[in-house]
Amino acid sequence: MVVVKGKGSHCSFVVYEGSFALLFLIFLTFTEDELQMFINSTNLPFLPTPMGKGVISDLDPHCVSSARTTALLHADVILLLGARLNWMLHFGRPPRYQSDVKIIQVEICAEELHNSVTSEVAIQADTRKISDALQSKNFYFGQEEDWWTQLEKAGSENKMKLQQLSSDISVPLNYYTVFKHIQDVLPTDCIICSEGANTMDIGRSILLNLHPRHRLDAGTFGTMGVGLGFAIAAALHCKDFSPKKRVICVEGDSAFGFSAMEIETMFRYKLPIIIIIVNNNGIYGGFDKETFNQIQNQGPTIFTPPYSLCADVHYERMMELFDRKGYFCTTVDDIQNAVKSSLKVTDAPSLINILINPTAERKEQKFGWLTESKL
Ligand SMILES: Cc1ncc(C[n+]2csc(CCOP(=O)(O)OP(=O)(O)O)c2C)c(N)n1
Ligand SMILES: [Mg+2]
Repeated sequence: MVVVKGKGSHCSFVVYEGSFALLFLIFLTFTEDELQMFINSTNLPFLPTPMGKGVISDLDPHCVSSARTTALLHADVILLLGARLNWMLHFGRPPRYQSDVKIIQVEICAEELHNSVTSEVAIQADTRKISDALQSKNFYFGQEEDWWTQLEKAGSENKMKLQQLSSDISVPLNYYTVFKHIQDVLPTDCIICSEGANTMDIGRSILLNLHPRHRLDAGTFGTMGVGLGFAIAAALHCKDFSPKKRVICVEGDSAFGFSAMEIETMFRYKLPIIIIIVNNNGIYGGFDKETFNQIQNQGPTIFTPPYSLCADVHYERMMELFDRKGYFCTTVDDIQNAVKSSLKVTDAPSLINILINPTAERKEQKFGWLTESKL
């Protein structure tokens, strides 16, 4: 066991030698440089929480997002830096974790300490304050460790599955293909705001964050309706402090509907936000137009399921309210041309409506039953 004490501070943390240790990071920390040094010097794998993506780049070789299930399931010790064991981390409990997993928690709010699982070590501190301790070079985990091999195997298998799914360009498109082809043409430093269910979850796994504080999504409470407001706040920030940085707002069709008229605010403040709607005719999915019309004909209030939305809605025509044109996309070429053209617009928002397969789904999940819709 190694105990590291912060120089002259009350902070300390513990890592069990030879264990399968992981780091969770959260984006509000300002210690990205120290964390990067810590990870480089220890060779520990890490997982970011959704908005912690980019604190250390998604492309960093220590990032094990593509082996997330394996990492959680086999971890002996987890160092939680600002992240909380809420539903997004499956409450830190079996079956997603070992029942005897040890948690070392660094947390700013006292009431969050020991939440859900009793921490082995609980430190009430800003992660900034433990940077001295983090930079310790007292331990190093070699790449030859069994658990690194296990993580690398799981990660490359998952990446292969994603590659297969995203190379299917048949129309109507699936989520994976849509996000891969968006990612290919996005600037690497854009701020990504996102909400939806599948749209947000699958998008998070494919749209990369290379910089800290560049992702905003539905967050701890999974609240729909926040995406466009977040995008406006981010774009106003960019206007003053990073005029070249772009804000991309990736919305499920249902999520978009919660605050769609914020598009007027975007026009009023001349914010060049690119809104991308991943339109599957519903919440998690809906019906193709023909089936939807048949259901409607039987009596909409009785037969139309609450998760389905009108089929093939032309959300892009909202742009015409402001004398501009939006983009309606069904193919990967449509998508890439629309994103490229939108990136040239600097005085107003753009809207890209991508019609996908209403029955497109997430790839099979090992613990799908834990997170699936109860609708
Ligand atoms: C304020 C609020 N109302 C309702 C919900 C329930 N809910 C969760 S995800 C979601 C929308 C998901 O559909 P969509 O945005 O179209 O994404 P998709 O899964 O279809 O890609 C809803 C309504 C919520 N999370 N927040
Ligand atoms: Mg939808």
